[in-house]
Amino acid sequence: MKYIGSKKLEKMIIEVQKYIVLGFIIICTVCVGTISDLKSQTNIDQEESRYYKISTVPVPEGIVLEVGGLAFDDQGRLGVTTRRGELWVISNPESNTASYKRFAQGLHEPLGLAFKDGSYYLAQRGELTKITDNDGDGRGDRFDNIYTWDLAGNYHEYAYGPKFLPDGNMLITLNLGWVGRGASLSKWSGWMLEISPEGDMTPVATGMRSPAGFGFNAKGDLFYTENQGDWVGSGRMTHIEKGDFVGHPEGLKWSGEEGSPITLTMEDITDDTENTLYGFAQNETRLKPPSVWFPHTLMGISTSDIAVIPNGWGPFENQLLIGDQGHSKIMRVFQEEINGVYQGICFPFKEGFASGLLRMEWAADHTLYVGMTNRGWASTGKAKFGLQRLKWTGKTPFEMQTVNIAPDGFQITFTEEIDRRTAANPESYSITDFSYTYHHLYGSPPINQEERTVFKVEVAQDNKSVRLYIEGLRPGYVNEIKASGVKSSKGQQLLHPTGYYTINEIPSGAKSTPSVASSAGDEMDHTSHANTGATVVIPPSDKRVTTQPPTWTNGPDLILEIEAVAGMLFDKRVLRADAGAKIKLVFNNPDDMVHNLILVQPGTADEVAELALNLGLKGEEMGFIPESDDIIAYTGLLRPNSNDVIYFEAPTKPGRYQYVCTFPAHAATMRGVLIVK
Ligand SMILES: [Cu+2]
Repeated sequence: MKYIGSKKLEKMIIEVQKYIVLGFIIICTVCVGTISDLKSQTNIDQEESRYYKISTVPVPEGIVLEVGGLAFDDQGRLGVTTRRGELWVISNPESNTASYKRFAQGLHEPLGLAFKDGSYYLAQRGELTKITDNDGDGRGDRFDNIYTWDLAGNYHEYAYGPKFLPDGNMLITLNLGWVGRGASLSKWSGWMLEISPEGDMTPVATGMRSPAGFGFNAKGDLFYTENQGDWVGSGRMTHIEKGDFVGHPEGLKWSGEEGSPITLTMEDITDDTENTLYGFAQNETRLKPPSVWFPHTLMGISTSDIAVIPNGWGPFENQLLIGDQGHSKIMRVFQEEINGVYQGICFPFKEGFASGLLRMEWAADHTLYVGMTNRGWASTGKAKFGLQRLKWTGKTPFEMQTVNIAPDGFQITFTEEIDRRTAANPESYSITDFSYTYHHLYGSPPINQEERTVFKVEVAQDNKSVRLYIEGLRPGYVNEIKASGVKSSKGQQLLHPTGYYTINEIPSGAKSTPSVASSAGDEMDHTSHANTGATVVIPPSDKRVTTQPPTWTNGPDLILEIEAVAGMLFDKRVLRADAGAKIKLVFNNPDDMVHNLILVQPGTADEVAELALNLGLKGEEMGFIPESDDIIAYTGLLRPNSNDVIYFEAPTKPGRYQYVCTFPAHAATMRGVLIVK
């Protein structure tokens, strides 16, 4: 979570050599969510590779290419800035004989790069710099300071950019510092600034927390990506126009400064109601909701760069690619404008990159170059840094190509012809909507979750799209749209059957009513699964016995104590018990993440963890305890600084029984063995 996170993340410099069986580790925060199916991670990676293939740009021994910025020059050479303050220029990056030359060094953590008219431009920690090679020896010899901003010296005051505007001015973004919360410790921290080549600065927008990526869509409108954190329930992207306030109040500290286009003050933003950001914005219209939410762990965990898909790169022309650092993956976004407001849907696109993905840049030949660093923080890709390419293989995946909202539902267009029978069946779809709390706490669980009923489906004449009629769409909500049952006319399943559509606006127009399906009237009642984000206490059961059984007249034979520790681990990897022993197990969670403990039959931890992941949005309310005969005993899902006590009898059959935390992404490291003799 690199230039993103919190001090929590600092703690999670995780050693992950063990249990790489699953080849899959991520970090996540105290915020609760779920992620896509764990076992199929490798399968989906292979499946995706039939359509979009990753290759690696070799990095010579001795170069630590922790990529902060990427930019091609006018001769097809790729400039790369690194966290260690270097600017490398790579000739022939498309070949295996790519050669590296160091253009500049001694820079202060440049996390962006642009090239224009023979010069490189980059944001260092405290200034925007132009670097030029005047004598033509391949090294920068002139360094022009274009603009300087204040720094408080906090480690989290990252600066990103620049991006050029059509008029030649540049945009940069400045992170908030981190002091246990996002804090604007120096002027314009938390802002996007516009800077002219002459060094004139104009503040553009604020409300940013950790704006690691920003860029333009195909139409030229500006967006930035945000990372989950305080005031930010989950990763998201927001359309930026001058004068916007996009959510985090800290930057408002400077809204009274000369040149500020913003009138809001910090006092205008309070979170004493458990409101959503959209809900808050209904009363405070100067707050701008995001165009797309990326549900935490379901899509990614740390949103990074933005790139527009060019013509001729598969069926998604002009859509956006969004990077994710922690999941080492790329997501895809289709947006539309309803009543002049952007909104849209995100899908998984391509995973399996080598390290934490921070930057994406297109080469002239439509190869996407992907720059990576994990900065010592864990990412799904295990390498510490890397540079890779992504190419379209020429094959078209069967996917939801676009999803457009309608007054009473969605229109889904597919990349391939669909099978009319499965596509026309409402059972082939499921829609669940939810939102996030807008508050000063770090992240938010999904709240106010409800299932929506698809009461009618119409398949278009050309077999390329369907119109779903849905009762009760809610503005301000993220809609999980699953089309798992839809097959292509060739019998294929969707490569990615799930997307997340953020509704800001619902177009007006005639609504179809559910009466056409009145015989199924009962199904119109939504089952509410309100989730307030309170401690998840799942009910006792025969596998979660929370009081000492009355038959244990002499008390337990054995008391086992175990604790969660930072880095998604149990403090004890091995526990021992005699067969049939009466065990009292005390599980403490002093960690700042959420954990459970499930004891399972030997060799079944992976399967049980996978079942827990498949619970999806229902996972949290179920404590991530799936239905499985392999489960022997389990605790509740413990919030930070809580504990649980359970009573069970050790199996009578000797063996190595596994215990595992099934909170998404924890199972790979957070496990141990109960040895029964
Ligand atoms: Cu855990």
